[in-house]
Amino acid sequence: MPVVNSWNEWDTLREVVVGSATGACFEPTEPGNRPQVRGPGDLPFPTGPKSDEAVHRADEQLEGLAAVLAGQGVTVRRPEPYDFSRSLRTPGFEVENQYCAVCPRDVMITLGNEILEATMSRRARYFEYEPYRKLVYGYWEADQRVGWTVAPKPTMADSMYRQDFWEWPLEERHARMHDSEFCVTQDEVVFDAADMSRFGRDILVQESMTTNRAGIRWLKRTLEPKGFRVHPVHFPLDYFPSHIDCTFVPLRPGLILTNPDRPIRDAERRMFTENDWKLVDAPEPVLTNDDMPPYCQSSKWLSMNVLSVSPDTVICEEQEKPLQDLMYSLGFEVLTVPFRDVFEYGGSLHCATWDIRRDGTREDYFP
Ligand code: ABU
Repeated sequence: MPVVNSWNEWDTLREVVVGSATGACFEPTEPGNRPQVRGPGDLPFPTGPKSDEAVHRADEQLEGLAAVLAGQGVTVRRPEPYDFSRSLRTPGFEVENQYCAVCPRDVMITLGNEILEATMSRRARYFEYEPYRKLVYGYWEADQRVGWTVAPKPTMADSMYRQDFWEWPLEERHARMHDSEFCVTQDEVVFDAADMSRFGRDILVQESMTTNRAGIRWLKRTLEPKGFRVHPVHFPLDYFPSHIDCTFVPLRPGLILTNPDRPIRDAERRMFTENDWKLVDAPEPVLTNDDMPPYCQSSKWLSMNVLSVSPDTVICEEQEKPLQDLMYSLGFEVLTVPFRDVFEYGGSLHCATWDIRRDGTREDYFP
């Protein structure tokens, strides 16, 4: 098997990258992101490096995940240290600091025997591929069957964003989001890797705040000649869509964990129902939106951001008992790890990993 080989989200995992909080900073305010402190009051969102304590707590939980994966016989790799506190100045923009390497899933994706680096959509994440480059070179040098594609970098200049997006009144937001108009314009190719979900020959791409239609066109034109089929998907009740893996999570052939607050567009559901796939709603998360960590910009649905170790084994967050019960009832073996201290970095177990090698090959699940 090539050293890079992963065609879907569920086949038996052999090698994975687990993110790291070391060096992490608060995400800065920029045209594509307006982070807010959760809870009462209108506290300013902090800037610069996260506290040593917050980094230590998250790193402990990431290491716990790495240990569980190693215990399952999975080879675990980690990103290189990177100084995220450095400011950036490019011809298109300036930003005071960068973000973190907690969520490799957001920027890196394995599509079969090829590694793809996403454009990313936010300035503070422009160079987020860098902590993974040494690993990528290693795989690319080790096996000539390994492909490596880097998506075109957008300017991330002011003109790439709708600056007024964040001030749109709710009514306007609802009206415009039905045309999938968010903070990023349609002029440049923009996508985060975490808006994609892999089903063998078929790849779903969510149109979102972090992936625009030009990004989806680029993915189609790049991947379809290589034998993939790229399907844009939409979840019209998600008013701030970003990353598909808290919304529509395939668990094994024929089974998808779905978000009851974010049903897929009717026409897009048919691809699954007409091929006898079962869509099962995730239970209400234990952690409510009000209980999420104050600096976390993600939703309570991080609960369903599970990582599949194989078609019959899944890793869930330790406190999400209703989800674990659902998984048992669906016939899964369930492994658990504590992970809530990672949430403020924007992801849970799927986000914080990037699978390099799984068993299996490219199957056609939707003939
Ligand atoms: N990075 C995943 C966050 C998705 C969500 O908040 O639902």
